[in-house]
Amino acid sequence: MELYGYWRSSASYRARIALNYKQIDYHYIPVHLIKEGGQQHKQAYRQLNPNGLVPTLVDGKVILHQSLAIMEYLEDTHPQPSLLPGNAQQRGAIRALALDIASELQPLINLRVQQYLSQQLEVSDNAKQAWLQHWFKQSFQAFERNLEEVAGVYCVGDQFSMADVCLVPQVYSAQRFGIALDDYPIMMGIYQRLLELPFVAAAHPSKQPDAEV
Ligand SMILES: N[C@@H](CCC(=O)N[C@@H](CS)C(=O)NCC(=O)O)C(=O)O
Repeated sequence: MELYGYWRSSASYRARIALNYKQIDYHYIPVHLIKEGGQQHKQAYRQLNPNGLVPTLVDGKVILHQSLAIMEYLEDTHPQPSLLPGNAQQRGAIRALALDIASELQPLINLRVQQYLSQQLEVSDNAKQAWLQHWFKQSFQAFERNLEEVAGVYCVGDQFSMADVCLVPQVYSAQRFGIALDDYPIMMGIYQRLLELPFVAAAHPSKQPDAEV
């Protein structure tokens, strides 16, 4: 398999954690989101992923975008270990938490949104920071409340899942943007435990071949 990604893209980070968890060998192909005006906009890449976003997974003739769809595909093709463990209720909770991050929060803070705010709408850096603070706070407050109901060792009970895959990169990105995280003790406790898992640690942005740290 081939994974097109960028070292500090949270959606690419999700795909890497999922691949590592399932012990699937893959070839990583960096797509630099800033250099050359953004390699994600080049025609060759857009043929693979017309959205011009990373990640993209290629598995033979299968070309997939959207990290959650990639995870569902990996779950179908490599069922064990499962990213969706438990009964229907637990699997529902896992998908809901994953979507809270991947569909509600991350799109609001994505690079192209921030670029549009500053380049087209001429929003100041201070106002952009307020935007980030606002959406992270709204989302993480609700995430913490949801964890009160469903968390155990990990986001949903005591088994690692797709919800945990989504949490790790989002906290990493919050730290990058200087978001205060003291008000989310359950979430941050889980995050610390997740970082200790070897397959999560190996997916960290700083460990990727295109890392610029
Ligand atoms: N919902 C998509 C999000 C993909 C996405 O937003 N990727 C970001 C990096 S995390 C990206 O490629 N941004 C490039 C840009 O905004 O130009 C997924 O889960 O795969």
